[in-house]
Amino acid sequence: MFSFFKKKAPAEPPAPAARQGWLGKLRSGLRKTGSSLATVFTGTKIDDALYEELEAALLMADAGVSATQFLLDDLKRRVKDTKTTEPAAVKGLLMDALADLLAPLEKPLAIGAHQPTVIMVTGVNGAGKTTSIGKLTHHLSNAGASVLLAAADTFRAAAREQLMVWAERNTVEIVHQAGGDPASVCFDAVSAGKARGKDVVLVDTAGRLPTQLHLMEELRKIKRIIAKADASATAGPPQGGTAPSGGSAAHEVASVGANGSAPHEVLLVIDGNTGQNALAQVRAFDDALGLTGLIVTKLDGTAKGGVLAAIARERPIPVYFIGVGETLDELETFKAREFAQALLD
Ligand SMILES: Nc1nc2c(ncn2[C@@H]2O[C@H](COP(=O)(O)OP(=O)(O)O)[C@@H](O)[C@H]2O)c(=O)[nH]1
Ligand SMILES: [Mg+2]
Repeated sequence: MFSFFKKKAPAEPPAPAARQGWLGKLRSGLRKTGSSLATVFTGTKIDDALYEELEAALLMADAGVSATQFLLDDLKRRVKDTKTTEPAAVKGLLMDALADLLAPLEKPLAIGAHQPTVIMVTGVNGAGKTTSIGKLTHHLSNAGASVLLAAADTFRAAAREQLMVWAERNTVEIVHQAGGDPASVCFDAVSAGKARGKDVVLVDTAGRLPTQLHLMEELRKIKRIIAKADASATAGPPQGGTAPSGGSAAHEVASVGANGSAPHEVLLVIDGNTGQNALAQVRAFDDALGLTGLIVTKLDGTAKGGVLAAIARERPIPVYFIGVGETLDELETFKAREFAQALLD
């Protein structure tokens, strides 16, 4: 599910049946893409017409120009190398090409090297940030990690309440302030996470467009404040709760410096339905913040899925999780080959 190298025993890996059920949802979500890609391979000849049709189908699936061209070239090479003559067999080669292209995006989220691991979650409005935080909390809790939520989407009272509902569902603690500003919520949350010995602090932020420069600057400020809280909370006495045991303050400051300061992960949540615009979001948020991972949501809906190929080609940031529904357990790790198969089914 993800790597968590603390003393606590990790949760059982999900049963194959559960994984199958989940894959079914991904498959049916991507079915339209699959059927238009599948018709490409129903002819009797491997010719220019087949490659042209495939090019159109990949572009329609949101793969973008660069990844489409890359896949076509790679596929032609594979066809030649294997001396393939049957169009139906080309589909299998395309699956290999796609799985190889997507492979660099497959990376588990690592928890446990820091206490707490601070994860900042960003994205445009409605991408699925808060929902994904709720699901991620469920995953982490199941694996034995203690989670603290930070309600740093202070734009709307409803946003804070929404996160409080997820905190309640997961029975985890939440730091929030009525009318507080996001940076101060983050400072409090990271300090509390340290003081209470939490394994993970998950920070929800308000949605924003990358073109809203002052709001992007606010995200950079939140990131700086998190780093500051991380450093100062290590040096200072714990403020209530139980302090994590072991190690002098000076020793911990040194180890934070050695391992990099919080936030340890900066995630961008993207809606799988936004097509090529998702790639623009990845670029912009990465340029502004230095992203460490992505969560791609709503792949159960009308999403075409090809955008992951575009991301792999142009900004290969790990896809830690994909979302395939609105409930607690509808978040799964990204597996390149599974995804390639679901896309071409
Ligand atoms: N079908 C589906 N809906 C999702 C998924 N993730 C989030 N949503 C829905 O998308 C909407 C916006 O989600 P929210 O978490 O509030 O977005 P935020 O503004 O980024 O925090 C809500 O109605 C969610 O239930 C998903 O993976 N699949
Ligand atoms: Mg939200």
